Amino acid sequence: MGNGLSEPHAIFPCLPSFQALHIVILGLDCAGKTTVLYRLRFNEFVNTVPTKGFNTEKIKVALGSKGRTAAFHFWDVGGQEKLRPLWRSYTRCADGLVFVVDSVDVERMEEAKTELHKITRLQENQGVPVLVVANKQDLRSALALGEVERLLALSELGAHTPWHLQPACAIIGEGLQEGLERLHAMIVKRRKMMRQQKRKR
Ligand code: G3D
Ligand code: MG
Repeated sequence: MGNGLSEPHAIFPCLPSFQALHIVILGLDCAGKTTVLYRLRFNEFVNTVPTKGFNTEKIKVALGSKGRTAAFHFWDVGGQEKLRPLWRSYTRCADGLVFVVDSVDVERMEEAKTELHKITRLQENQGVPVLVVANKQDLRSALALGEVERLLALSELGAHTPWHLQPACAIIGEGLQEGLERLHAMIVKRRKMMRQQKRKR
């Protein structure tokens, strides 16, 4: 567990592809990013405090029921408005993004959409798969999945950005493993495509 203020690439250079997948967890403040991270890390609910810099954890995640696992290196970055300009320095070498939204926070869905589209449109993030986590589905006023998809305009993410929308409840961990399996599959598919394109050149 860590909570630092410096930028990640000052500490760790780009990870070679055979190492853990570099995954950046983004989203507005209070969406549940840190709860997601600690649920995955400790397999239990951990009370969070607002993230001022970032939290980072390397976690082995089970893929399916056949005992396969994949190592993910997660970067959970503060979502407050003043911290968002920093997101770009974390996503520079990302294999995948996890974008967490609060399914109850209808008022800030437009803001979440703007931030999601802004970060995925960056040149260096073109083609990077995105797992959109529709969090807090345990709450009665949570928006239905179709509504989250529409309000975030996921269909406009562009043909080159693979995405998957996953309903979840981070406090009990529901939907997280399923979502990460989908993210892993999208990353593997993208890597295969990139290898094929390289061979063709
Ligand atoms: P952030 O890291 O995106 O800023 P946090 O968000 O992980 O700190 O979570 C913000 C608040 O949302 C926390 O409550 C946390 O317990 C709550 N939360 C996270 N995930 C869920 C969920 O799936 N369901 C519900 N009901 N609440 C969730 P507090 O009260 O500490 O602010
Ligand atoms: Mg946080």
